[in-house]
Amino acid sequence: MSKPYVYITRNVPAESLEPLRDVAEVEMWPHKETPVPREVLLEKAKTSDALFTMLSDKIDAEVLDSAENLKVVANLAVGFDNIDVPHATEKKIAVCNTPEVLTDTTADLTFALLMATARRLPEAVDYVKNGEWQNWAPLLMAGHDVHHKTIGIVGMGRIGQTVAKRATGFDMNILYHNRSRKTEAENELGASYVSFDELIETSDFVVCMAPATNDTEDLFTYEVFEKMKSSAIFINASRGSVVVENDLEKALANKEIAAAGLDVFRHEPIGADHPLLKHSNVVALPHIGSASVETRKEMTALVSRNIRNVLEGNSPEAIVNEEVL
Ligand code: 8YV
Repeated sequence: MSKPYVYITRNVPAESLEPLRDVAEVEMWPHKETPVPREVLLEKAKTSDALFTMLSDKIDAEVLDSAENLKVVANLAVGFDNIDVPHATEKKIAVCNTPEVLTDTTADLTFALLMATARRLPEAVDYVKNGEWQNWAPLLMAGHDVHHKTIGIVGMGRIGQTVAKRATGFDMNILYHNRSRKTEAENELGASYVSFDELIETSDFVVCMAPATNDTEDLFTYEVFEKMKSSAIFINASRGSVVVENDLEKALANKEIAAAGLDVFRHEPIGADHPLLKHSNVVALPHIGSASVETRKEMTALVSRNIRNVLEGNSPEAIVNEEVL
């Protein structure tokens, strides 16, 4: 019997694929810098037993319906908003993701973004590198303190809680808002559950760590930014869809808030002409929450194990639609 066929939509580090190569014929989109074109994805999906996918691949009904043998779509991400999960479930196709392995790394990046935005690090680095540092001045590149301030975390899942853990090291007052209470965060980290309105009105740092869902779509509007302190700093390392970007731009222009640190955007990648980039108090990153060499290796290995488990008829370590098993 021929081996199952696995298609990988990006050029990923080869060494993490070993568990897969033992049991499957593995093919990978060969180009390092470019994503797989839609027509290639559709063509490859037709004969694939498993698809190893990225957040930027739209795995919609058209892809799922074109596939004749597909048993699993395994995303290299904890998020799976790029996949039509209900349709996959209907077709008994497993959808897998990579939780846990990226939690600490993403929380580290979120905190780094918060620090960089508060203390104006990118501006300060440019200032030195551009040779503008000619004199000392009392308020030269003065930013805002992080320690002992109030951080409000919207979305207290694994990553949100790990950001809160980082915040305890900075003696911060921790507020959170989530669909459900997280008593472990309250007991172990001293976090307080508050309403969304109380959080946005009283936090010095409003940090969004919520997943992309119908409930979180367009959550941060002008009205919400207007309610924040004018000294508040908004941090988003979750999904671009939670923010109405024009409203954020207007809120920054009108000084409704002090600054924003953004690792995610509604339509990625963004170009240099993106309206938010004209503000010097916006720190923008290219969606690198989980992008450490160590974590990307672990994520790739987990995707490989998820696929192998499904192909061998075992339960994968991380599955989104368990009902298909
Ligand atoms: C992705 C992410 O892994 O895991 C997620 O949901 O947003 C990132 O960590 C990254 O964009 C690669 O798909």
